[in-house]
Amino acid sequence: VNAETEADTAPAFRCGLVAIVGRPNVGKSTLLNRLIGHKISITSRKPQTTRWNLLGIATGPHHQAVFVDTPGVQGRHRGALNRFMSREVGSALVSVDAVLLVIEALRWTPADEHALGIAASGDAPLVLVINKVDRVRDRKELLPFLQSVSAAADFREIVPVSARSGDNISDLEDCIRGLLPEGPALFPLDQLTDRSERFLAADILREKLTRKLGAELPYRLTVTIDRFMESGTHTRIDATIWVESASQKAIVIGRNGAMLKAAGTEARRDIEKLIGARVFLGTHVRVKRRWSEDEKALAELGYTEQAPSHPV
Ligand SMILES: Nc1nc2c(ncn2[C@@H]2O[C@H](COP(=O)(O)OP(=O)(O)OP(=O)(O)O)[C@@H](O)[C@H]2O)c(=O)[nH]1
Ligand SMILES: [Mg+2]
Repeated sequence: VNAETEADTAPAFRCGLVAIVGRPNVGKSTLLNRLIGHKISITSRKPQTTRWNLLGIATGPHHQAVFVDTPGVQGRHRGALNRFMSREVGSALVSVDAVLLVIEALRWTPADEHALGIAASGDAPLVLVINKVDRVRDRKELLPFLQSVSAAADFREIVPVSARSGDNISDLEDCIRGLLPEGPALFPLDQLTDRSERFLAADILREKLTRKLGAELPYRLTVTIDRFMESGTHTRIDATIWVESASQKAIVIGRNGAMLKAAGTEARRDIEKLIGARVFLGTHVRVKRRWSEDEKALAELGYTEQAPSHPV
């Protein structure tokens, strides 16, 4: 066997963009983190946790899959923040090579139907990912569910998984690899995301607050980073938490500052793991009335569409 023949039989490198879409809370971000093997995208039990598109890059010896995590598809579009999030979903679907529509096992709701309509709007192959199968006690129940959802659209494949436990993720990975077109890597082989540490730090703090606070408040809250300064021994980060009223501010701070302190400590630990350095995290809470309903305020708070960081 000479070297030339071997080169001819080596599999061609494959690379492509794969959008992850679905209604809020089905586990899109948990799935993205599972697929790239790192916690990049924030997650919580509350809907509308993800607000921006975020790339997660999984690279193997013969492929690079560039996943786009997206905000949950909304039915109603009240407020500028919701509209922004819907635009993000729309832009994630432009020139992708495959779309993963994520739903929850044994549930097919009108919101899923709506998300399907958006996911199927382009011509990229559509894969139905049935997530959270770890919650299904009797796997026999899955079969009739699979049959009924398979009639909903022309899915290239239907793959039941658990993003949380990792169950059946390798089947999904095989399926995705098969959908990537031949082509060179879009990103350096060791890159995990398109987002900066500064961006991820803001999101980590928002995750901790979202998880701790009651149902309505997370939607009224956003985080900006005012300073992100690396020195020899540590990184100094100053963050502002924006809410819409003085009463919300009081809740975020908590009694004697307890809420803010607890969230800040958890966020600092995660940021330290992410950037591999000691972190001093300063937090301030400020009020900007109706920011989530005001396009201009939104843009000031960082809700602008990222220039695509991949050639399109
Ligand atoms: N039991 C179980 N829970 C899961 C699984 N995947 C995600 N979850 C949970 O479902 C909740 C929502 O997960 P996320 O990943 O934040 O969902 P999302 O679709 O990104 O939500 P939005 O960004 O708000 O649209 C979290 O509490 C996750 O821990 C799974 O496979 N099994
Ligand atoms: Mg999410």
